Amino acid sequence: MKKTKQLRNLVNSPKLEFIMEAHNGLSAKIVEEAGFKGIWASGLSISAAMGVRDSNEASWTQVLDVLEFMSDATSIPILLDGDTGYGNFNNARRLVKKLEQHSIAGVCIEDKRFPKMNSLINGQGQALADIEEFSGKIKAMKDTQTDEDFTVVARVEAFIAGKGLEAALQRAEAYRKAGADAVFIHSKRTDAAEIETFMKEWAGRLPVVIVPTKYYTTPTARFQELGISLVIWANHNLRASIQAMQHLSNRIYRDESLVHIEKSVATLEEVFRLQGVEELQAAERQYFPSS
Ligand code: SPV
Ligand code: MG
Repeated sequence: MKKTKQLRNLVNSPKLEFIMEAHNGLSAKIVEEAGFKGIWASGLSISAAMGVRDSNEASWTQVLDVLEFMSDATSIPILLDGDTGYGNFNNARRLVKKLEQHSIAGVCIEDKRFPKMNSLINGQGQALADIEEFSGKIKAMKDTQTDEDFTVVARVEAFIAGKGLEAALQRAEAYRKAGADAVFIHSKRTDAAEIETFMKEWAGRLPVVIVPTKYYTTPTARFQELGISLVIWANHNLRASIQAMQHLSNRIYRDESLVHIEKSVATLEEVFRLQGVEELQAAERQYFPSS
């Protein structure tokens, strides 16, 4: 099945579905092997892996280069965290064109201003986009896609910006009318109170996507009860790798030896397997003269 159709089915599925963050070809492959049906190409994780901030410091074409490796390495759909669409409606529709060319199944854009700032950073205000301008951006993206199953998710940042339920609903409804396929309602509370009130008033007008990074203690069954369609585990491969690499580098630096760590890292055979070395060896036997 086409990747776009796979993602559309996930978003529209009557039961709760899950996708998992990846930030390069290797992590994307690991997500697929774990059994996930889709991948979240997280802006936070991709930028962090590049060593820059989640503030559009990496250009959108640099992100596209990473996506190309992620897509080539996997057969499950990728939903790109497309930040604000990297500019106005015109930049966003060019993004859709390039994503389709790279077999990316969908994109989520958030109603903030370019350059964005990560939603979970404390302290500073988050400037929201004008509703009409953002609605026009969604419409332009939907009008641009050539594959009817390409998915555009509209991310509502009203709660993140400290606005209330009314503002969140008004924005979500405007984006629905503009043609969004799903709404991502975000919250940085440590409980699911904002999500719960939103879900009651929203009443299933479009599928809803969430990222429970901050309210992770909410039982997953509750999300199903609330009628949420898709949960994104948004940054945990990145965070796991940071901790593992810090621990390992510190240890090797201290020990000036590999003796204590060899058993705690992936084997080289596992690296070669993940890279698909076997396929290359088989191809060499078929195509390359042996000396
Ligand atoms: C991301 O993974 O980059 C997201 C989710 O946009 S959050 O970090 O919660 O904003
Ligand atoms: Mg992001």
